[in-house]
Amino acid sequence: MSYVDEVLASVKAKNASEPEFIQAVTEVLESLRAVVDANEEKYRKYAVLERLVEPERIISFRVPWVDDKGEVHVNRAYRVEFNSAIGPYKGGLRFHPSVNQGILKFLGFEQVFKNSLTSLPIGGGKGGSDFDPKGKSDREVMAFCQSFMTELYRHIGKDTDVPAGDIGVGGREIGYLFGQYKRITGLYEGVLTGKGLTYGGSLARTEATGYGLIYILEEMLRHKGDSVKGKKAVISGSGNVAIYACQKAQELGARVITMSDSNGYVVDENGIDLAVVKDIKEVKRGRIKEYADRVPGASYHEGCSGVWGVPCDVALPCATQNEIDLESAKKLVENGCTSVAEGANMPSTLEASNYFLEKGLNYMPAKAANAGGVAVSALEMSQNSERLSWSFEEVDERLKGIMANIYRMTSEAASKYGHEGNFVIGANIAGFEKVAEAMIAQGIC
Ligand code: NDP
Ligand code: 2IT
Repeated sequence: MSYVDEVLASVKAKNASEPEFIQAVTEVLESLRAVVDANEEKYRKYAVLERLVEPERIISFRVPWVDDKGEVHVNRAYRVEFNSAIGPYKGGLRFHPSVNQGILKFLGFEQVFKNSLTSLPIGGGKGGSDFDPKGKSDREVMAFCQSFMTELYRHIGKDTDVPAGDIGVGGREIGYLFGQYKRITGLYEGVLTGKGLTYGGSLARTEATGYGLIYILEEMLRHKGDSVKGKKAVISGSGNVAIYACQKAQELGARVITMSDSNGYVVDENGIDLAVVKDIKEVKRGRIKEYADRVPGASYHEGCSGVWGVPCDVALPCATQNEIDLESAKKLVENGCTSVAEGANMPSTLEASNYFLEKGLNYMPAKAANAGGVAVSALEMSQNSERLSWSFEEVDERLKGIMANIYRMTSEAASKYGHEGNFVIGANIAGFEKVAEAMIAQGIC
């Protein structure tokens, strides 16, 4: 049996209750076949793949908190410290009822390769809880965040593990988490990223994931003699990533016609009015349905998968994992979609992703496409270390440079191993090679 097949079989046997983790590992290991076969002796000798698929450490803890009625609740929380070969663990925190260990392991695993692609010194980690911030008061969210940090603080630090936001964790949550970390440890340090601008946050971090997604999309299209300008785009989600992807796509001349949440989606053929979306989501914490009540000509439709049936040139999934299945992928292609860039982590099932490749779409997978967020997080860490803050323009320029470099590395790795234009293979190989070399250099650990 080949080395890849051996490790894959063992991962499937040992993690049978974690389908998302198995999915992420399958995609990565399948795309590493060429590079692993070419270096099999070396990688086997140092058990690189066995070590790569096993988190260095998983911390699991309970989070008790009191709601506004005085009732006590207990949530389950984790921090998965996946791989520290190239830097301190780095990756977001997700607060969502669907969170479990398998989901955080898939996210932490993906993060290892994504962070490597940024070329910045950050290892991979992810954490979160099955807490649902929806419908909670600010005080309840604060109580939860303080309790969460009362355990997490002992495991993290500016040079060991630096969490940030993800689904359900934005500026408000990061503020409460930072305040509690500082209060317990007495340290004013860059232990979290995505902080507010008044206490050590970086300009352009809020925008970074969405902007980065459009920068790399533009780069991919430019190499085909095309551009974002004039494209009709479908976006899913209406959170942080979706909003700033929409903003940059519109700035570059695209017409974005949809946004969604976990209840349904809106279609506005005149182009999404982002000021209305920002007011609904960022100010009022409302639902995307309200957009159709406020904007003449816009319509609302129940259910989230219908958004992929709206004809478009470009699809930008920016909500959650496995939101595009094979059926949705077929619908997109049937309706003329020629480019897909993934803002969410693993938004396409393995079947959908293979279908995009088979049909020759311009397809940029998540770990390359959404790396702009964590890249600017690493720039926030640099600014915190030197106790300076850079201008919006400086951070944005660096982000552009990083995304162009990710495109180049991904595209070159794909071509080097005979899969020109297959950015899934390219991103996995380019991300893997650096981590593997660092793991070998540091001995068995
Ligand atoms: P937000 O919490 O700001 O927004 C999430 C959006 O996705 C909401 O519109 C939400 O709708 C929708 N959503 C969440 N879960 C589901 C679900 N199960 N089904 C349908 N829709 C859902 O999160 P972000 O924008 O930060 O994150 C979106 C994606 O981008 C995630 O996959 C995340 O991992 C990824 N990502 C985020 C980065 C960042 O910097 N924030 C960086 C890189 C990737 P609802 O309100 O109904 O839940
Ligand atoms: O998935 C991701 O890359 C994030 N949620 C951002 C992580 C970070 O540390 O900024």
